[in-house]
Amino acid sequence: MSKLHIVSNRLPISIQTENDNITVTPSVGGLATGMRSIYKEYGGKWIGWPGLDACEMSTDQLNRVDKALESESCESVHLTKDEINLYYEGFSNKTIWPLFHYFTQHITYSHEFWESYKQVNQKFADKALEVIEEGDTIWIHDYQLMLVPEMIKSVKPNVTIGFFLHIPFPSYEVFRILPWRTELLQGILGADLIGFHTYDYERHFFSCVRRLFGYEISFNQIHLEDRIVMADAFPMGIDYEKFSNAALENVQKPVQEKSDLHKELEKYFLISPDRRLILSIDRMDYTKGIPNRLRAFDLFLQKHPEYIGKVTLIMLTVPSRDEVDSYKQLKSEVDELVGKINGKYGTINYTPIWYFYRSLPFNNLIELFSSSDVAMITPVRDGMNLVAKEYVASRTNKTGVIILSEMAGVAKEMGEAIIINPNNEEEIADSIKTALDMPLKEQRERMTLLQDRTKRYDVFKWSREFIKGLRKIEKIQHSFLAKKITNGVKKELVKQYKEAQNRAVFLDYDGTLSPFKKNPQDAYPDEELHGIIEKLVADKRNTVTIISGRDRDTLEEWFKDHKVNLIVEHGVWLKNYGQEWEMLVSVNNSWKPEIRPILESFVDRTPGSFIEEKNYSLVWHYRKAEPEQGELRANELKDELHTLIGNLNLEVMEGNKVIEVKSGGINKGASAMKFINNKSFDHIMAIGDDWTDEYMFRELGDKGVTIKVGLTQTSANYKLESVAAVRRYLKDLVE
Ligand code: GDG
Repeated sequence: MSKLHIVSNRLPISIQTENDNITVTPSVGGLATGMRSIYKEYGGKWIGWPGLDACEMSTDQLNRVDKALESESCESVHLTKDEINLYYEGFSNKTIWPLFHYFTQHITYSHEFWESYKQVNQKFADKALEVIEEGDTIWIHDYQLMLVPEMIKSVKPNVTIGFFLHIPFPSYEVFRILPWRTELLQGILGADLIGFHTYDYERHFFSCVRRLFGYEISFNQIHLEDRIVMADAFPMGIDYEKFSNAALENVQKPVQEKSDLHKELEKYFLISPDRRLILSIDRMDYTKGIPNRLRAFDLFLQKHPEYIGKVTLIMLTVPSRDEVDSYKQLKSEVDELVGKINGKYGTINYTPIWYFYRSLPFNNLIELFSSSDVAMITPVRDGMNLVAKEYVASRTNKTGVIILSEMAGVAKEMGEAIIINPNNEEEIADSIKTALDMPLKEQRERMTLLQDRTKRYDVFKWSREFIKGLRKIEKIQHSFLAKKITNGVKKELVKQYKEAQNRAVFLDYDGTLSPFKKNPQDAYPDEELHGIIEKLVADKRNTVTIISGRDRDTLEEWFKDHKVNLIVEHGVWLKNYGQEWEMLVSVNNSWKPEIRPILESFVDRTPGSFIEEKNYSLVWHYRKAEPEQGELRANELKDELHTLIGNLNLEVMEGNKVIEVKSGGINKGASAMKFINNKSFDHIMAIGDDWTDEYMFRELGDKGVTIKVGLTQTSANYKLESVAAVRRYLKDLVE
């Protein structure tokens, strides 16, 4: 059975080294729990950094660490202090983290960081390549390892690769700031399935892929030259049962077994039973909106003095990246704000904010969740935010209210929370009042819905859904590749070709023989193409016809030195080699004055687009337009045209970044059939890339070797992935 492996920056374990003893303890974090059940079930390995500085350990110690990790099916990538500084603390946390969370003012642009990021990603990829076998599946996690998918795919194309990003994916306007934006995107696109927490991150990703690479995207599938990649939203869940069971146990625990923290909390409620607790838990990070939250709490007490002495904010803030300047500044700001508020409203018996700057054990976390009336989660940006889900799971009596930032991914799933804009302190202050005043009945109604949803889509379901996604993309890729010309198929086709004595060869031009250019006039044949055509026509057994939507003059000029026939304007005109142009279908142009103004209005409203006038058609080109606007306008234009064309006997054709309006009844298929009619070809071959060529493929059916360029659906019998592959194929025929 093929295996499933996990790759993440950190291994889900902690290592204690005491004298010569090395002990490995499995971690209990959300990702660790969700993934452990998966990779062990599939007999795979977890590849990552064990959290040690490799320079401080002897080779013998490192070997013993590796040995100890075997029991957890882990494979370590050992990193030196320098690598941690530059790749992890540097590029990951000082460049990508602020950029992807829209904190552009905190970004460090360092070439040294980038070089290290590449080198360490390669180290992870190399380790993975040692472990994985052909046909295995690998799931790579998060922003520290964005280059790894491509590094693996380029060496082992038959490994199915998943990539999940745990933080937001920013909009193109922010992503484009990064000097290494194309390399990062290219790296992620090495995966077959790319997962995000929300649809918004997914669409930002698509927008970046469109703008930076121009790849075609249909629904949630990206069409690379030789592969289909799928992206989707998989909102991460938590181990619901773990939290709800722990909370239940906590309620039922006898007094003597309760923790000191719990006893303190009970004392607090004993002194004044009407006291209310608000809880916040997060890492000390500028993305988490801690100062905003504090200022809003201050404003709340100022606006509602009746709550002074009655409401306490418990703020658990876990130290994080505390060597970094921006984090140091944040810590000072938070310390100062807490001091100010406590000084302003505090009394001997009342401290408005209980501030913990440390991490607490799991059971304390549960006690805090269980005892707090309100959870205040106000990040300015947050990929998901699992604390919100953990609070929900811990509310055994189904009460409690969540104040939740709309900027956290989790807000998409928690319509029952009080949703706030974290930059609107007035609104947050008011929401505290609303939360504290919310009737119990309403709290229960909301909490029941939140619990049902959080329980249903837990971390196990999340990982299973992702794996389902991987299987789905494998199937899709398989079906797209079904008609692909493999080496074996090629051999057979070359044999058929060689055996034939009288061949008709139909070749579309743009996207088939020559790649698309921003300006159509720049796509003239290069030397390689001239060479291929020369060899094709040199064989007396070949009748070669270029069959294209282009105009007469251009193709006549470009192919004047070759003994080829030309069928142009989608089949209106034919020029047998050495003869004059003849019309294959009779058409008129009386419709043009009616349609041209419509296209002109689209040119005016779509910068970069333009009109090409052919003898019997008008074409609106939008390749140079801003991609999303281009797509949008193309749909609008099609709509508008469809209401008109019926009466005028016109056809609207959608090509690659073009909309073409032409007289009805013209198509490449009919013209190709006319051309071969009454001639005795014993081998017919047709190659083309877009749906105008599908007419030709359908007409020829099984009578010819029909080849579609690209991997999308087709009625052709075969597929080649790109212009380069077409050229290779033609060379194989003639050489
Ligand atoms: C990234 C993304 C995304 C916190 N304090 C203590 C403690 N915690 C636990 C919480 C929770 C976890 O840490 C924090 O998870 P978050 O999701 O809130 O945030 P990040 O660490 O920033 O994680 C985030 C996540 O990845 C998953 O994809 O949701 O958006 O930024 O589980 O309970 N645990 C213990 N003591 C503490 O003091 N034991």
